[in-house]
Amino acid sequence: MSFSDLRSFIDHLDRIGQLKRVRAEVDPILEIAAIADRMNKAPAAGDLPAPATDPYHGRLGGHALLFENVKGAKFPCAVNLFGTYERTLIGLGVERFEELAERVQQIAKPEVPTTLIEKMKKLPDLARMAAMGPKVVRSGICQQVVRTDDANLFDLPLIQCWPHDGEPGYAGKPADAPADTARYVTFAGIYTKAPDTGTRNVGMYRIQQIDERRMACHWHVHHDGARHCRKYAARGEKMPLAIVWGGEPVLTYAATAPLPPDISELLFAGFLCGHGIDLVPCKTIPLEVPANAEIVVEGWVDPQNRVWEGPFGDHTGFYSWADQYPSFEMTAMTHRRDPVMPATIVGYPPQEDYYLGKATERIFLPLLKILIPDIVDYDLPMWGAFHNFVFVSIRKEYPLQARRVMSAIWGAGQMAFSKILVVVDHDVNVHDEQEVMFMVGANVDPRRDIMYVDGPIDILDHASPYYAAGSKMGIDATRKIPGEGLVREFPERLTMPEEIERLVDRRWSEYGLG
Ligand SMILES: Cc1cc2nc3c(=O)[nH]c(=O)nc-3n(C[C@H](O)[C@H](O)[C@H](O)COP(=O)(O)O)c2cc1C
Ligand SMILES: [Mn+2]
Repeated sequence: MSFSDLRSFIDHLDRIGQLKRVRAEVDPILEIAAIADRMNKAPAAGDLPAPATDPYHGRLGGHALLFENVKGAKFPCAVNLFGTYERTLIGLGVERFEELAERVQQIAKPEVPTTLIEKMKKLPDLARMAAMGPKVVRSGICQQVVRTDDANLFDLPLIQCWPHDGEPGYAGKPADAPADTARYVTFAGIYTKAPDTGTRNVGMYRIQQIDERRMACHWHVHHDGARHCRKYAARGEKMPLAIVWGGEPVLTYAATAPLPPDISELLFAGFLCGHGIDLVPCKTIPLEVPANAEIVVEGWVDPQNRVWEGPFGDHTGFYSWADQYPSFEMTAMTHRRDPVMPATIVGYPPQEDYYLGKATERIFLPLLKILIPDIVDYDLPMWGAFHNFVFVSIRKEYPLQARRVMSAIWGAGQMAFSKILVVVDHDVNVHDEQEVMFMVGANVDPRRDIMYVDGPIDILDHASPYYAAGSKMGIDATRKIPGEGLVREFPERLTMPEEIERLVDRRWSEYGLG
C-alpha cells in the first residue's frame, strides 16, 4: 500500500512507533540539523532485520522526528522520514525494493504480443499503463491557503544545516557578497517544464533562501533543472519554477531517481504507486503541481541574474564551494491549512539520503542489466557517499571484459560519475565489503589491473583537479585469464567440499563445541 500524501505517511509512522514528536521549541539554525544527524547514526527504530544487500549498515537511522515548534516559523518541520530501510520501504509502499524493480522491468522489457488474441489480452495492461500518467484536476488541498503579496519565506521552517553554510569569505564566497540567509530548502521537488517540448521535470535540488521572497537554485550543470534553465536563457526568457513539499511520498523518491532526461519523474512516480498523480494548475505561473502537496512556492527564475549560493555542508561530508546560480523570485506560496514541511540534512554518512540511494541501487538494477548484460549485481557502499565507490560483479566470459563494463558504466547516465569502480567475479558478494576488498588485495596486480580514464566528475567532488572534470579509476579484481596482459594461471579459491561441511554439521554436537 502506498500513501496518498505526506500526512498519512507521517501518521502511519506515528502509529507504528517510528516517529517522535518534539514539542520543545527548537532553532532552525543548526539545532534541528544537529538532532537529525544524531538520529541518523542511532540504532534504527522498528524490528526489520538488516537487508541482505546491506549486512554492515542496515540497522541505523533512529526515529523520524516531527518538530512541532520551530522558532520563528509558522509550520512544523519533519526530518528523517525516509531515514531507515524500513521507513523508505513504507514510504514507497512495498516490502522489498525488488518489487519495484520488477515493476520497472516490465515497462522496460515489455513482451511484444504477436497474434491478435495476444494483442487483445494486452489491452487492459496498456490501459493500466496509460492510467499511470499524471492528470490535471481542477482543485487541490495544496491550495487551501493562497498567499501572493504577503507570502514570506521566513514563515517556513527552512533550516541551516552546518556552521559555515552561506558564510561570506568562506569556501569561495566573497567576503562582500550581498547578504542572504544560510537557510535552505532541502527536501522538496523542484518542478520545471522545458520551453520547447513542454516536458516536465522534477528534481531534488537544494535552494538557498536569500531573503523574504528570493532564493538561489543549486542544480548541477549535468542535471535536468540546469538543462531547462539553459533553454530559457537561450530564448531570453524567465523560467517558471515551483518548489513542492509533500504530496505522494513516492514523489520524494522519484525526484532523486536518476532517470534519463525527458523521462518524466511524474510518470515514474505513477508507476511506483500504481496510479496517476493528480496535479493542479499553479496560481501565478504556467506549471502544474501535485494536488496533495503540503506547501508550494511558485515563482520565476531569472537565468540572467546569478547570485551567490553556498558554501554548503554537503553529502560528501565536506563543504562544497560557493558558486553563482540563477536567482528565483517568489510570486505565491500556497499550502494546506496546517501544512508540515519535510527537511533533511546531508553530511558524513549515514544520512537519510543513503536509503534513497539504496532504493535507486535496487530499483535500477534490472535497467542497468539491460544496458550492460554482463552485470550480475552492484553495490554503492555507504562510505562511498553515492559515487565515490561502486562495486560490480560480472559473469566473465572473455578477456578484458571488466574494462568493457567499466567503460559502459562510465557512459550510463549518472553512473558516469562513479569515481572508483571495483569489478569482481560473479561468485563474489558485492554487498560484503570485506569480500570485495579481499579480492582487490588478492587478485590485483596494480600496474596491470588498474585503468584510469578522464571524464566528467560529480560537481561536488573537491579532489578533482578541475570543476566537474577529472579522472576515474577502475580496478579489475576478477580472476585474470589469457589475453589480459602478462598473466600466470590463477589458483583456486579455498573451499571445503560439500560432503565434509555436511559431515561436520551432522557431528557438531558430538564435538562438544556448543
Ligand atoms: C538530499 C538530496 C539533495 C540533493 N541536492 C541536489 C542539489 O542541490 N543539486 C542537484 O543538482 N542535485 C541534487 N541532488 C541529486 C538529484 O536530486 C538527483 O541527481 C536527481 O536524479 C536529479 O534529477 P534530474 O536528472 O531530473 O535533474 C540531491 C539529492 C538528494 C537525495
Ligand atoms: Mn529528470
